[in-house]
Amino acid sequence: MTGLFITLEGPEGAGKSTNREYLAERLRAAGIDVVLTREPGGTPLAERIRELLLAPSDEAMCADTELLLVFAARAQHLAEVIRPALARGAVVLCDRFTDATYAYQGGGRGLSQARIAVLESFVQGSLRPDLTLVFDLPIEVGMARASARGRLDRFEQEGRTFFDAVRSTYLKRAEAEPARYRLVDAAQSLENVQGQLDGLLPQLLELHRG
Ligand code: Z5A
Repeated sequence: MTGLFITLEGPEGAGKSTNREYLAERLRAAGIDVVLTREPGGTPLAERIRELLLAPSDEAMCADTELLLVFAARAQHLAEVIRPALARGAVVLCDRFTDATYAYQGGGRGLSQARIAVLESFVQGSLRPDLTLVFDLPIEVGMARASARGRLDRFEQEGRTFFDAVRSTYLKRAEAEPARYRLVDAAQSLENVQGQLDGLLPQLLELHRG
């Protein structure tokens, strides 16, 4: 068995959090050691950075600060959680990772993809997800789901143009590297989405077997 790094991505309200639990249960039922985690966050220090990133504030956070905080949290998360779990052969299921940086800080904020790539190599070395599930859905459906939860965080307060750029960045990345990405139609009912995930399970188990 080899460690397997799976990331879940997509615009807000796409159902990543709901479905990562489902996927983890299915993998555990197959006897697999699963580490369920998220970004930004995943360790006490990285969760504190997450709070800084998400909290609405009177002082506008500049885009470079946002980018560096995201990677600072990631460095901690990799060192404490992700790399040790992969080294012992676990499946790491991570709710968002560096594709989110390309989508939000790159697409949404307009930062250069090349600059993000420099930080990606600096913080991760050669580590990239083995598989990325992109939960895709029309922006208005995701926004409606997220806003039904009440108070909006700093990202959720962004407008339509920002989220259109986020979604199209995810789709472009998935199109450019089809071997690593699987698109999930997240606009469907929860039952249907979980059926799509069930369809992917044999591939995940095969990848884990190496
Ligand atoms: N961010 C960044 O900018 N750069 C980075 O590098 C990283 C992150 C890593 C926090 O992430 C923010 O960090 C994120 C990007 C930024 N900001 N945004 N926006 P997060 O993942 O914690 O935040 P999120 O994407 O906003 O999470 P979310 O809105 O909770 O989305 P979700 O996890 O995909 O959805 P969910 O919580 O599973 O479901 C949302 C609701 O819809 C919930 O009530 C469900 O019961 C419901 N739901 C789920 N699936 C369905 C279906 N199929 N039908 C109907 N209803 C459903």
